[in-house]
Amino acid sequence: MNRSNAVLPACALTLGVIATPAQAAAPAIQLAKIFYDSPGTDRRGNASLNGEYVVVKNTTRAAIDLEGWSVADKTGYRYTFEPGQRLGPGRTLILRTGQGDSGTSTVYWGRRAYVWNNDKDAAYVRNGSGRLVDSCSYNSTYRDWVSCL
Ligand SMILES: [Ca+2]
Ligand SMILES: [Ca+2]
Repeated sequence: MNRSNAVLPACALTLGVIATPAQAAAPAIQLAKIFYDSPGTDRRGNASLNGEYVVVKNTTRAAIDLEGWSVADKTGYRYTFEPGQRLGPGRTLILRTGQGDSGTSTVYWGRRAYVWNNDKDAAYVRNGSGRLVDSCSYNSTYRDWVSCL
């Protein structure tokens, strides 16, 4: 009797320890970095707009179809990935704010104004169903970028 009572709590404790890292597992698409204050004075030129960007990473071992997935800021500016946008296993994708020709490793939001505030803001990644998959916030004018990993 004493023996079985002693075993049960030990089991529960073990399960609890295992559950913690599982809950902290990286999301399938993870925000890796936000470069929010593009180099030099922010004059809204296209090169400057493209100097601010977000990096997302596929943390899984399979390619992910990003169609319908989105990246948004705290204000609600949203970029939605186009059909055919796939991200290979372990690969990263850069989302630049300005205009350009989107490809497999870099896509362009196409905006003529900045998205990422130079002081504080947050990025949100949602899947095709609109469910929040990852987020990353920052609050610093000392740095120009933040690592979300
Ligand atoms: Ca700047
Ligand atoms: Ca913003």
